[in-house]
Amino acid sequence: MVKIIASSTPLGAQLTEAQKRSFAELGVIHFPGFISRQTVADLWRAVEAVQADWIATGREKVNGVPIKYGTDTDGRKIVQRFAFANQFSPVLAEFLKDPRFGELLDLVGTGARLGINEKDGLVVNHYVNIDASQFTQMGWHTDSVRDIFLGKRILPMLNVGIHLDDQDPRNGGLRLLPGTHHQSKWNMLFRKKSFVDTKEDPNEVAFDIHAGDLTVHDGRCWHRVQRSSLVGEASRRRVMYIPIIAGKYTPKTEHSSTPIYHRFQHLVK
Ligand SMILES: O=C(O)CCC(=O)C(=O)O
Ligand SMILES: [Fe+2]
Repeated sequence: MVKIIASSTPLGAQLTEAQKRSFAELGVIHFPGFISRQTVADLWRAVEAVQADWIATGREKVNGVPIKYGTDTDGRKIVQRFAFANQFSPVLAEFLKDPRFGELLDLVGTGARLGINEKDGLVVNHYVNIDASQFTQMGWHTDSVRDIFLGKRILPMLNVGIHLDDQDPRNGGLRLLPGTHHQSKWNMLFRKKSFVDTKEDPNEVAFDIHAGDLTVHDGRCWHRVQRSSLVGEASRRRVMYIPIIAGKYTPKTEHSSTPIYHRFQHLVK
């Protein structure tokens, strides 16, 4: 049975010392009840509007980042991975102005900001376990490895997850190796075969997620998504990610080229 990481106290007006200490040690923190179920529903409606627009216009990429399409349980075409969704929706853009995101910047320090125009912007992952789905799991990786592919120095980077579905960890979901943000660069690159290795690890932890929860993980931590043991509707898992980054401002535009790491995307299914 996979170990479940204890959730923190809720995110209040300021990060507590205990929250900061725990994050520094583990490289991950789980805040319960960040937004209400009503807000979750409102955000999903906004995401669906973006999806309808992209399907209608046959959009393939956003700022050089490929959009992953797939099929839902009812046979309809859906977007399974969005990038820069915030740039296509005033509702999503406004949501990212919640001052509580600002508090999380303290976990990185000087120059930290939400990556609304950088990296992949606001990502939305939509997993569903059916034969025709293109997206049911994700192999082990660190988010920082993408910086290496891009030939950049590794700068601090956190990924903030806004979870839109309940996830009983016994059935699947996010898995992470706590403390791996303290590893050497060698281990960050080679501890596992990035994106290819989908095997469980004796030291991994899972999360008991309720829709509306927030997780924050250090981009250097190894993590993966375990495929749901359920199929169809019961396997649906929707989560949005916005990065917190530091260093030189490097916005992407419609002229940005496609990053090499996206060539791995066919391995993710
Ligand atoms: O879906 C998740 O919870 C994790 C996704 C992920 O690791 C990624 O998109 O880099
Ligand atoms: Fe990731």
